[in-house]
Formats: sequence, structure tokens, C-alpha cells
Amino acid sequence: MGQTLTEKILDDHLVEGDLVPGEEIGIEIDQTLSQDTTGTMVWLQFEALEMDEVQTELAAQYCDHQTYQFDFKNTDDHRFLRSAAGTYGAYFSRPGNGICHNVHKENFAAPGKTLLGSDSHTPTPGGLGQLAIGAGGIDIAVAMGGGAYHVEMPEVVNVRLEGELPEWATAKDVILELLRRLSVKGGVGKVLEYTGPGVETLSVPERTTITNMGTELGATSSIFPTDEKTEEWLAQFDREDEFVDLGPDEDAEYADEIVVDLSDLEPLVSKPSMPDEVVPVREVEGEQVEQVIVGSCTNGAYEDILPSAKMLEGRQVNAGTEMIVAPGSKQASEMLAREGWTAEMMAAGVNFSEATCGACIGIGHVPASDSVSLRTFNRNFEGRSGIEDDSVYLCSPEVATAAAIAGEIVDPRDLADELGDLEAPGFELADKYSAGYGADDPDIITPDEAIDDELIKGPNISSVPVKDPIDEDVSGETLLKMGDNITTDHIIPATSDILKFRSNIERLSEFTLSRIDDTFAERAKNAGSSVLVAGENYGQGSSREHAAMCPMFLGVEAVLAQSFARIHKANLFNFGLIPLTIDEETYERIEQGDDVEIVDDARAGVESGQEEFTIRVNDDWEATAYLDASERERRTLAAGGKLSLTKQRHGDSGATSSADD
Ligand code: MIC
Ligand code: SF4
Repeated sequence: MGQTLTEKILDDHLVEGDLVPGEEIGIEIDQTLSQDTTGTMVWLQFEALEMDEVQTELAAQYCDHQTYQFDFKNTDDHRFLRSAAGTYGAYFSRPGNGICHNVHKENFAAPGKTLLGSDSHTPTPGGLGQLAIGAGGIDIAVAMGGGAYHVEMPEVVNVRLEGELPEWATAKDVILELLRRLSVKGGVGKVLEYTGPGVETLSVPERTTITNMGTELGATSSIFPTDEKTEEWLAQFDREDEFVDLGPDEDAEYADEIVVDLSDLEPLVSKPSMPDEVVPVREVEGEQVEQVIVGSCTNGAYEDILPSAKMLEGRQVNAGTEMIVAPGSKQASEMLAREGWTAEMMAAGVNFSEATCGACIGIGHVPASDSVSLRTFNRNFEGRSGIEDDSVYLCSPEVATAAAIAGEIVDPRDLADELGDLEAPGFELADKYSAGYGADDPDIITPDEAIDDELIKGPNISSVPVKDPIDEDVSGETLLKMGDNITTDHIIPATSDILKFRSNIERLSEFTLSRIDDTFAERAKNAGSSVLVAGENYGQGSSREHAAMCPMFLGVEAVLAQSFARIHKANLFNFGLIPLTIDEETYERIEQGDDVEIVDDARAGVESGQEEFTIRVNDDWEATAYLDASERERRTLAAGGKLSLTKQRHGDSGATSSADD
């Protein structure tokens, strides 16, 4: 039987297990990436593993989320990251050089290689045939130490693209259409593999918009085959020698097939406050818009911003609307400037941000109260923009720019009819990125150019908390009962007032679940030990392991949910919290404030492979909760987490010559 492209790359990197969907496999990782807000924990954990240097072909550390450095703590984090990259042999991308996914794609992403990154949008370079997966920080640290990455073998779904995009429909509309059909949990446990005649009509930046936002479906990864378009794009960066011809076998078998006819697509938008609330733009036309932002890791390439620039040529941004362009990388900014588009857009009334995540997580450009913000980003979770009850819509650069011109949401086709002279900008590749990148890039410090050979820690950089092995008795009060689709932004928000404590778990934990209940941290501390209850898809969104570390630090022992998002569930194992699945009836019955006790010996049960646990609620009624975990996850959990396990194995010194799993 033939193989899918995903299976081929996994097969090439397989070190444990078989490629059977649902079973755990271990794969070798060629490249890693980490960014500033998850990276400090990555390197602190790498330090705790007592490794001398990075073992992967390539490791890259980016400073991209909080580059405005509002607080010395941010700058200290960046200096620490530079020192860690230098000490252990990683590439270091300086603050302001761009968002990890964009800079990695431009400089290092390579077809056929595996990439593991401490950011949920790591699958972005799937658009050029790389198999890239997002994970928690300690998984990156272990991979950098030469350890395998373990993941449930996903089902590979064939997304067959037919036809060609009509005018004004874009790659963003392809992924919004999939979100409309599948929802934010429709991709859990799956890799979306794109095939069909529509593929060759899309260029690499368009493909990476689609693979980037596959994360919003909950997918493990998304991937495109490679072709002349891939080679052409790599050549723009003088990297054509990294091209590899990759695709599925003709008789490859997929778990499922989804057909998207590109020619049927029209401009779409995600309504507040979930990426899958997708409707045609025409359904929400007329909504007044006070802010428009074009950019981010989803649509921040030069080629994504160019259509906006063309639409604004000779026009002006509406007086009632602010328009900001936030390029994904300095390369994109520099290209726009060199080609004259920056001046053109500035003359139209656009403001430029540095190449940073920034506004995507509420750092700068926070919308006004009771206002609509239209963004080309990938997430619009409530409050993420920096103001509670925000109204953030997600769309393509074309739809965003049409709104900036009109001052209200408008389908660009209708705006074009109204204005008479607004042409569809189409998609155009840059001629060549010739501005002295690669080896001469002053913003990427290669391992050979490193200026540090020891770690530099500022006063806010503390150590990684390590949990004790789990106890035989696990019980606690249900301190919070939550609904479906709780995001890691709810668990540990990322706004700038909070982000500065990412390297200091004691301080950060004070904000745990504050977006849902600001008394939570205090109550958890007082309770000593507690449990959380949630509905479906608990922990969707970011890869931040802080969303497991902080509850653990506050004494949460177990999370009882109807289902979990993939990365968060792995993070719960990695930090010794028991992720138990409950059915709808139990979820409905259990109330906030209820005392929950695992009746069985929890430790013995976890270790022995027990799948069903009896929980007793308020000493009154009982129900069954399920633990779906591999043998390796059970060992990790029983030990109190991955770091505790490593320390126990190596007699507390943690010292090892290559990282274990
Ligand atoms: C996000 O988009 O939510 C982030 C901020 O990039 C996170 C990483 C983090 O929390 O630092 C992600 O996607 O993993
Ligand atoms: Fe940065 Fe936003 Fe992309 Fe996350 S989703 S990496 S915060 S731009």
C-alpha cells in the first residue's frame, strides 16, 4: 500500500512505534524553534537536563512576542535567550527581526525535515513540505538534547483542492472555509494533507497561510507536497539546493477526504470570538470598523501585505478607522520599503508596527472599548486583544483593507462595484529577496558568531518548578467548573502586564484562570489541593506549558474534562497533572465547589495502566473517569512530570549525555 506524504516523512524519522493511527510513535527531530515567551522555560529546562550543547541539526531561538520591551524583565528574557543560544549552539534571531514562523520559514524551513517548536503555529512551513509540530517547552528541550518526540500517530486526512481561486477570494478563505466546516476541534488527532489540482495554483506564502491556521482546527500539523512553486520560492532566498521533490504515493490511503473547490470560495470572515464562527463577509456588511490590522504570522509575508498596498494606491484610510500594518518579518518590512510600498501606504494613512506578534496578544494596538477590530490574524479569543468583551473579526488582507477604506465591513467585490476603479490585486511573488540576508544577516546570530558562552539571568528569571510524584490519594475541591473550548489564553493570559512573568512561575501563577475568575489563584493556594472541571476541547490554542505549570504550582492535581486539546494534554502529563476524561452526564452533574476524590489508588492505577477510575463526589455519588495515556505518559505522570522523571532517573543530578524521553 502506498504512503501519504506525512507517513513518508514520519517513516524516515521513526525511532519508536508503528505508524498506526492512535498509537504513540517516537520521531527524530531535525530542527527546533523556540520564541521569547516560551523559550525561557525551554532553556531553563535544557539547563536542568545538564546537556552541553544542542544535538539537533539546527535549533533556532527567536525574540518576537514582546519586542517592545516595556519592562526590563522582557529585555532580561531576551538577553538570557541570546546567552542560552550562544552557550548551547543555537541560532539567535534578535528582537524585532520578526515572528518565529515567518523568519524560520524564510531562513531555515526545509522540505522533508521535521521541526518541533514551542509555539502552536509551528506547522506553518508545512506549506513548503516540512513536517512541523507545535509542542510544550520541555518537549523542545528534550528534542534539542537528542531525545525523540512522542506523539499519537495522527490520522492523515486528504484535503483535495479543486479549481482556482476567483478574484477577491484568497488562501485565508480556504482555511476559514475549513474552520466553518470542521470547527476548532475538527482537526484534533489529524494531519491535514493537501492534494489535488488546486495545489499548483497556490504559491508558498498562500500555502503557509493555510498550514499556519490549521492549528485553529486543533490539527497536529498540515502539509503540502512540493513542486516548482516550492523550488521557485526557495530560490528567492538562494536556498534552491534545499528543494526536495515530495508528495504522496499515487495509491496512498487517507483516513478521510475533504474536497474544497477553490472556485466556489468567496470572501469570508470569522466573527467574534472564535475562529470557527465563519460567515460570508456579506452577512456582516455595514458593521462600523474602528481598527484594521494587516500582518501577523498568518498573513505577514511581503506577498500578503502587497495586495493591501495595491488597494490603497491613490486612496486613503477612512477617517474613522485606524489601519496598522504589522509585517511578519523584518525581511518583509525591508522589501516593502525597498519597493516603495511603505511610503505609499504611509501616505494613505497607514501606521507601521515593528515585525512582532504584539497586537495579536494584546501588546499594543488594543482596540477601543465597544469597537470592532478587523485583523488578518488567526485567533480572536475573547479578551486576547487586551480588552475584555472585545469584538475581533478575522479575515484576509483584502477584506481588511476594504474595511479600512470604507470604514465598515464590506465585501471587497461590493466596494469594487461602488468605487468603479478598485481592481482585485491578485497574488504576486516578490522578485527576489536580495537585500543581503542569509549568512550576512545582522539580525541572525549564528552559533559561530555567538558572543556569549554562559547563561545571563536577570533577577526575574527563576527556576522551573518540579512536582513530587503523584500520591496514592488524589482529592480536592472543584475550584472552577468551565464550559467548552477553554483556551490557554483563559488559563494564563498573554497580555503585556502578565507576559513579563513568563520566566517566574511563582508570580505568573497569580494570574491563573484570572480571566474566568480573578479569585482563583488565591482560592487555589488556600485549598492546598484542588481539581478543575471543563467541557470539550479544554486547553485549545497556545502551546504555552505555563497553562499546566501554573495550575500545578497552585496545587491543582487533576483536570476532569469531556475532551482535551492535544498540546495541552501533553503539557498536563509533562507537569504531573492527571487529565481525566468524563462523560457529559458526569460533567452536567458535578458542580463548582464539589469535593472530588479518586477512589482508587491513583498512583498505582496510573502506573499499572488502569484506564477507568472511580471518582466520588461530595462523599455522595460516584462516576467513572477515564485516563487515556501511553505507557510513557503514565511513567511521566506518576513521577510528577518530565523533569521529575529525568531527575529521578539520574539520581537527582539530571546529568545525561543525551536527553531521554
Ligand atoms: C499564541 O498565538 O497564542 C502564542 C502567544 O504564540 C502562543 C505561544 C505562547 O503562549 O507564548 C502559541 O501559539 O503557542
Ligand atoms: Fe505571534 Fe499571534 Fe502568531 Fe502567536 S498567533 S505566533 S502571538 S503572531
